[in-house]
Amino acid sequence: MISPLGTTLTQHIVGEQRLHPEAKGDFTNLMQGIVTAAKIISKTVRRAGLVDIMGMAGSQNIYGEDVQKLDLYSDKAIVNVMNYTGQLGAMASEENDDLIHIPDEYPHIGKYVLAFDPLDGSSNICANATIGTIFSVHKRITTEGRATEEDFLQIGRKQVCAGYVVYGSSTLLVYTTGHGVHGFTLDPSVGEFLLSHPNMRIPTRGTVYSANEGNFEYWDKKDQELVRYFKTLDKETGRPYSLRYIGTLVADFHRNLLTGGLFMYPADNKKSSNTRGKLRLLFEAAPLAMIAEQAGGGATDGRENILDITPEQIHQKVPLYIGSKEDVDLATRFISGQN
Ligand code: FBP
Repeated sequence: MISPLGTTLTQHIVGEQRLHPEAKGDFTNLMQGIVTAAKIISKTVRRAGLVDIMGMAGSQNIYGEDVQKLDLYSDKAIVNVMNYTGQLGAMASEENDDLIHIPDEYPHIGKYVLAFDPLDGSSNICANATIGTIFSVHKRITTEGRATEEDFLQIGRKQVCAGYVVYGSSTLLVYTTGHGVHGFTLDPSVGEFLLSHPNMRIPTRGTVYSANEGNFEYWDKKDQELVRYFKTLDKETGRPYSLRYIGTLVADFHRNLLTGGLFMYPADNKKSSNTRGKLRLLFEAAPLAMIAEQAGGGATDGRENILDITPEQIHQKVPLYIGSKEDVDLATRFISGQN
């Protein structure tokens, strides 16, 4: 019997666990940690203008980007909660140069590793626009002691779980464990995430493209041609694609997941650090690619499926084209010069 509340995320996770008779509850415990961290960050984001959490933290991350106070707060919130779970061998965060090892006082040789972008869309914090968190879970390949980089440098297709949280008009957590994509909305009055978007499917073709066209002049000709194509009258719809760009990856991705479309962040020669794009393979592209594929869409770097790329470094960047299947196929044709 469905509770009057509707299905809670906890109930759903336990339901997923039952799909694995061999499961002992370790993954469920790990997911509970992520849910708690999302609630803690959501509470603070909702009061951001009232507490001293806006603005710069005064430091730069490994990508040379200015770190925001809310980046550090979210990073700490996730680490503090996940240390307790006892399910992790280590963590990796977009905001930390090195692996985050679990302190000795906690069980620290768990069978999973967690990679996360604690606060996605940092440039939108001060504008009070939608921001998010992205997470990715792999099963360890090393068996002894603490986890190592090797446990993180696995192809995206090997993720056991991927998800994101959107802190927008409401707080929404979307995740997959390889059995479809499901969205849950936080009901602050109950403090529970409730199932609001079961079995999400992305339309095979969209009418929207999302890109920072301010970089247009620095893009490869093929990327320019792709965007010019989106602006031409479409034979079927008789209209050009619409441009929608929030500037927060999870927000742009989430909208396209619901309505169809393509998000693209190509490589550009604006600055040397962007020759492989701006977005991070482990913390952003691979987890969203798993969700896109589970929802019937796809993701590519222009040549290869994002989920089949073997990471070489923890903070590796990758060009990203993600969203509706037909739009991703179209982008691949343009970028590989087959169009
Ligand atoms: P972080 O905020 O986690 O660093 O993420 C990068 C990001 O903000 C994405 O969310 C977004 O899609 C992109 O960068 C925006 O970049 P730009 O300001 O160059 O358009």
